[in-house]
Amino acid sequence: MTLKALLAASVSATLIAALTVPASAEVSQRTIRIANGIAADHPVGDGVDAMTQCIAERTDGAWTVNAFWSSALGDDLQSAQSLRSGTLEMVISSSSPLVAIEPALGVFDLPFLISSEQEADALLDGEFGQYIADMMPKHNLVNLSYWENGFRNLSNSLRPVESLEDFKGMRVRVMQNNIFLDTFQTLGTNATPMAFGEVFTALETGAIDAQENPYVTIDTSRFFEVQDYVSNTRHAYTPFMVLFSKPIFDTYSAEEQQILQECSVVGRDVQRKASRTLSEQSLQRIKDAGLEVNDISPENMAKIREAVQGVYERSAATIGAEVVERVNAALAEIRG
Ligand code: TK8
Repeated sequence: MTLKALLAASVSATLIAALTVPASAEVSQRTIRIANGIAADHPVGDGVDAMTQCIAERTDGAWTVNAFWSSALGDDLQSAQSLRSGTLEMVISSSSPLVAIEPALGVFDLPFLISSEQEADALLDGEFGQYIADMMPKHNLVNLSYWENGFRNLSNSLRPVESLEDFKGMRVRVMQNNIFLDTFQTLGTNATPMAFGEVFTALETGAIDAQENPYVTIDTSRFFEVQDYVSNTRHAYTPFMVLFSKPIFDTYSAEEQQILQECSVVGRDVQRKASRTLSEQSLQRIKDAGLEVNDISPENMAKIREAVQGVYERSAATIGAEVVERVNAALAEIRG
């Protein structure tokens, strides 16, 4: 077939598909359970509320949305596995623990990859975000949109961390992710991969000294109760993926699938805004709780960045050379 004929054929196929969707396709009764590791007062709660309201309006109240918090339905990876087998509808999960399912997701874990929220939005909502989302259906997952976990900062119970030397020997919890493990080992810490739901107790009992997460999480998961110092390290930006079970998604009508997709974007915009406003408030609450907040000088930051450069080369093969090339190209374009 010539290119022209091919195009004509696909255009008419699209037309036929459009015509066969009834003008007002059926919206059935549905129940959507959403698994979350973080607590209900995290900005994700605002996003879920907005998404739920959007769904209620668009379905005339035919759908029930139930969100579960603080790992009540299991951790990120377990929940994602439940989606794949069609026993759970939705999870709002950090991309990082899901490298066990799709190694390319490790691209977001490269240290200091993203440098601003504007860059994150452009990358995730643009072609690159779509390229990654397109990898998920083969794992029986549908990525509806990217929300914000955010820039991660190190907290600990031992000492102010203001330079590369200060990381040395610290027992740090990292996500179950080899790139984070490599980064924190390279920084000289004693890094332990652990599911999010176990972090508070591990900090409380002193099994570990440190963890790293955005301020809103240090606040809403109450890590400030069991930590004394927090450094403004911003060493990585983690996206939340709003994932839906593909086996369940496939039973939804085209109209229902569209409602899901569009309402997740309504939720995304509210969630990101809340995340950015609450970040300041969370930092204030952390200070009010008595934690010492440490800034890292530009010279010391340069040394930290330099120390972890090798992580890029060491993880390129696992992530996939093409994925790394594409992210660099996308970021170069965004940066102008
Ligand atoms: C919550 C996690 C959490 C993540 C982590 O389920 O594990 O530290 O940053 O927010 O996804």
